[in-house]
Amino acid sequence: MTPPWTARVLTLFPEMFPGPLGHSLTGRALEQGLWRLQVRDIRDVATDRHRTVDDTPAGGGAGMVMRADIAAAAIDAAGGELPVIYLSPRGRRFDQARARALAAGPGVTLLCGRFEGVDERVLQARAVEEVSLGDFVLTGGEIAAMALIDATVRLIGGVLGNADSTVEESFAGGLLEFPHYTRPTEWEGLRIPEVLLSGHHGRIAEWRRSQAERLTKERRPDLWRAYLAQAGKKDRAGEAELSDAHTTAATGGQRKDEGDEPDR
Ligand code: 4GY
Repeated sequence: MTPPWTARVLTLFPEMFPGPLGHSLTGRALEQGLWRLQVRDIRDVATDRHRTVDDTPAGGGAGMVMRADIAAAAIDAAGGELPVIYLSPRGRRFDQARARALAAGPGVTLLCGRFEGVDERVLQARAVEEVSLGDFVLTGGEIAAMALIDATVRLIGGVLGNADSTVEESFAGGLLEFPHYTRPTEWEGLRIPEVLLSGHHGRIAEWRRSQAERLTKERRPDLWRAYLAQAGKKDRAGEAELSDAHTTAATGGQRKDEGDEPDR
């Protein structure tokens, strides 16, 4: 039998796993055998009396660096059939497309850094790819590993229910999500936008699209430009297909339309 999609995690803190991945959707999928999690303690490959995994940085400076021989031994002991990713702010950015690509493969081995990071030579010698979740610095790679696994596992066949898969489809469209509402119809004086209560499915779909466009334009000019290029659309106010993105407020008129920030 071919093994299920495999997340292999190399860490100095194996007790952190499965953590959140053992709950809810990913936890159920784990129990159902739709994916598996193999956690390896990096310290297990250390051979000296104190099971040392780090040493002081060459060239001086603060902190400690994970030794190349230790990290390499951990990677080698884990087995070689999966791509190895090192989670670090220096990496190429992780995104939904990458999650989809990983979900389509056999799995991934994730090397979780601690201290100041890992000796550069191990990345080179073991063809480890650095991947970043964003421009911020975590204490270690474990939380980033969990986030990458979570984003990927939910794309494995059979993990998402039909109701959940619409969110992925919507992101695949290149726009941020439109605003969501549920009862009560009025809460703290704030009403659900009238169109959503109209039962008019065509107008609702149109409102949601225009809201998604407005939010993307306001918050993510990078995504907005890609969307315009991809859709072959021109960003000119007054053109019918995009005009609503400029005028329709999400919050029933509470928020003033900031209007015409440049798109860059
Ligand atoms: N940002 N995206 C990230 C991170 C922790 C010290 C190198 C990030 O993915 N990982 O901040 N990782 C650091 C901790 C060693 C990795």
